[in-house]
Amino acid sequence: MRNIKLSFACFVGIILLVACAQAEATPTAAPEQPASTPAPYSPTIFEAGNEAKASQSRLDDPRPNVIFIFTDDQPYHTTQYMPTVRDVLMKDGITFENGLSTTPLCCPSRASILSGEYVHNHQVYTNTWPEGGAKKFNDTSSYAVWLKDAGYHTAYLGKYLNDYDALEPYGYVAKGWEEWDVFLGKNLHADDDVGASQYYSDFSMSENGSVVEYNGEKSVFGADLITQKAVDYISDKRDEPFMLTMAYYNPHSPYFWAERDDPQFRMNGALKADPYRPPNFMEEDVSDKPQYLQDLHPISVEKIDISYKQILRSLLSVDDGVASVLAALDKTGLSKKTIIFFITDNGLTVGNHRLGLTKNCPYESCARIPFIVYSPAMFPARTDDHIVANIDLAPTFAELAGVTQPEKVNGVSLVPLLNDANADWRDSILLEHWPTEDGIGSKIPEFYAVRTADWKYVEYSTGEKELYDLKNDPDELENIADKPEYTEKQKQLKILLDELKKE
Ligand SMILES: [Ca+2]
Ligand SMILES: [Ca+2]
Repeated sequence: MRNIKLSFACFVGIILLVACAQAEATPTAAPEQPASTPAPYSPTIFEAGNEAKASQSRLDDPRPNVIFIFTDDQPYHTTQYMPTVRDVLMKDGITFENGLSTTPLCCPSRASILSGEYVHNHQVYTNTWPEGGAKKFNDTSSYAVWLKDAGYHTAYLGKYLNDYDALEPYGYVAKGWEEWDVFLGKNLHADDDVGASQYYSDFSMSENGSVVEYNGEKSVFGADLITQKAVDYISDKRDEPFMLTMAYYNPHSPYFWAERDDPQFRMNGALKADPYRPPNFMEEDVSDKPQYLQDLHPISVEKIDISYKQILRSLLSVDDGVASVLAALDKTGLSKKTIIFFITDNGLTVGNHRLGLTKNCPYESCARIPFIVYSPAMFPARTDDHIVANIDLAPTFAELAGVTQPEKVNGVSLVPLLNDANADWRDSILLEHWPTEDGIGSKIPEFYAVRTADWKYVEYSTGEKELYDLKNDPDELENIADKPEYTEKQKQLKILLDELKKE
């Protein structure tokens, strides 16, 4: 049954995907015919072959399972267009409104997620060698290693670090992972934003070190393969504590989606979205902004709007994954035994500040990320405005598994905060960026920034500075650095920034 479902759901070849993307990219296409009533959206559930329940001895074991689901380049606000994430995870979980990616770029952020360290400490500065990429990451200290040593079964599914293909031997299994199903590119240029379809369709995967091709007859939609493997894993490992990481490539460019979601966010789709128009969309006056931004030639609003709908459509496969995981936990009787974390590796601008579809920037649209912890049986639902970050995940997983984390970790376990909204907590965090090899990220000078609840202060290697009063200017429209009335505030923030850089 599941194979039929999978092949139906995954009947998406590269040609069709390209056709989908191109069809929408043609603004002069004939108008769609109005339908009478669009069918309501309902998630596609992937099921495990085995529906057995977890044993009583597993249920009596106090150690919780951890399922960590993350997307790639997801704009903060787009969780509202993911029905299961919005109506289940956010409604009944803890939704952090100030979740941040300390370096808003794929590989550096992923290395921080795995290690719990700031980028200036793990030194995976960019996506490619020699400044970054998978080869730069020291995989001997990660939450996988710690949790495996503590008796957890560990699984990584999906996209690992950028430039993973460069690791030797080809299909290398990173330390600490006992189940390893990770996308391999295919002669993919290492640039993060090359519009290759590899991880969406016609890709290879390292399955515990063996290279398996998913093309031709075996073609599947990448996200659905992660989901199917995840529900099978939950069923297989129902009798032991596990740490399951599901790293979706969606909705990263080139923003592909599963065929079944083709009608969504179109005129006759059940799901609808207005064009995204925050106050800082194509910011009119950028004379307050650093020179690189003033010099930028923005992409067209039309292109942004098309990509935006493709991003929303792409996220639906992840939403199906979340719904399928919830169903699998229910069937195995593990719902109350499991904590689900949902985040993305970095945010993405959608026309904010004239930055088209861009990461790397110090602004909220790049740094702020969806950050949800779901386990209603353990942690009652609430929204929370404490400053939390990607670096906090590894120490959190460690504490949940009863492991003492290494001292060099910069992040802090969220467990006290999950248990008590009034727990002592940090009031500032460091954001940092190094220029990438190409793309807009290469034009953004190295910067360090401090983010508090109400302020953001940025120092660039060019000597340029930015200061935002986030309470009164949450859209970061007016840079007030070096204005006399903020001299004292700026001085305090600089001291804080210099301290954070030494951590
Ligand atoms: Ca990313
Ligand atoms: Ca402005």
